[in-house]
Amino acid sequence: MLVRQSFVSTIVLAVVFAISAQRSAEAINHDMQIEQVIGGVNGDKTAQAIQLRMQSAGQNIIMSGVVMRAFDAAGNNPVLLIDFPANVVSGAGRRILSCTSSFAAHTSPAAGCDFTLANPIPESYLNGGSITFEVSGTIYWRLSWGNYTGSNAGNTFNDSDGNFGPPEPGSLPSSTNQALLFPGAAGANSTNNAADYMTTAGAATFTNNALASFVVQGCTVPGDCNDGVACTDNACNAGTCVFTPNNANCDNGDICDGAETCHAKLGCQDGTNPPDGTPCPDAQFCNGEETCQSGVCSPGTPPCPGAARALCDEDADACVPAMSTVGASLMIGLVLAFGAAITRRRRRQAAA
Ligand SMILES: [Ca+2]
Ligand SMILES: [Ca+2]
Ligand SMILES: [Ca+2]
Ligand SMILES: [Ca+2]
Repeated sequence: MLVRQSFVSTIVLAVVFAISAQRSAEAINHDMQIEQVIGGVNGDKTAQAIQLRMQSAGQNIIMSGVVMRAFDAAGNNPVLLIDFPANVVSGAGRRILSCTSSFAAHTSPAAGCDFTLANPIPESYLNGGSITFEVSGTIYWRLSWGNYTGSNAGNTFNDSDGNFGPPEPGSLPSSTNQALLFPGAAGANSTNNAADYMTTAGAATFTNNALASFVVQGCTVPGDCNDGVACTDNACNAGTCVFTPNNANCDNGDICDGAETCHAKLGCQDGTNPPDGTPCPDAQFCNGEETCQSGVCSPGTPPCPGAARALCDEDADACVPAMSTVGASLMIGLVLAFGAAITRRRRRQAAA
């Protein structure tokens, strides 16, 4: 009996030890939020930052197996954003700031980021994508946005149903000095991204592990704003970059391939061919009226047909009937005969 009790105690102890070991393992880096993300500043999509926040103290052991990854709108093509190369200082609510190298130039003071992102979030992921915070391959937090349709799944440690979806509906901010923010408390878990995240009301403030804060700067002149889209007009409106699609910047001057338009993110887009027969005049009367045919401006029929031996007067935009060869010869003969008659008359008068 004693042996049996001892055996059971050993089992119980082993289970307790296993659970506590798991707890302590979880305690060193799992209790984390993706608190704030900016996908670009004033349109400069190379300037990005991701701020993590520890939900409790002791989440600072991130040097081994802790990564962040980005996924495209379909949840594919993961990009390693960072594989944390060092541990940080512990503390409930402490931040961990990871940035691209160009981010600091957009903040005041220049951001002292804890880590440099190994890769930025690809620009093509900004309209729809997802970022994961992972420990040894397990997703402990996820932020998805825009038209993302991939998995919203994650561990239940920080989201009770393990579903971080639906995504936050907007794009990841990149054209202003605002960021996507989890405004909940440091200890708060995820409910879902759509309910949990908001765009900062004004300039975003990022904070590093050493508790220093950096305010993202707005624009002062249009030259501060660059969305990388040539056909949008860049403007700075009271510190906020405004990018306005301008169709005129896309017009190729050819009406037969339709009217080109400027898409705010995709740039110039082709137009639709107008119906065959749509005029595409070249301002020349004598070569006929050009018309669009299958998207190409095609020559017209000259209005003054050669068979009628007509001439075309481009200045008058009119056909001019030409004299026949016989008629011209007769006219010349008459003129010559008339001239000779006048000469003879003057000679007679001079002799008289
Ligand atoms: Ca959930
Ligand atoms: Ca532009
Ligand atoms: Ca055109
Ligand atoms: Ca013409």
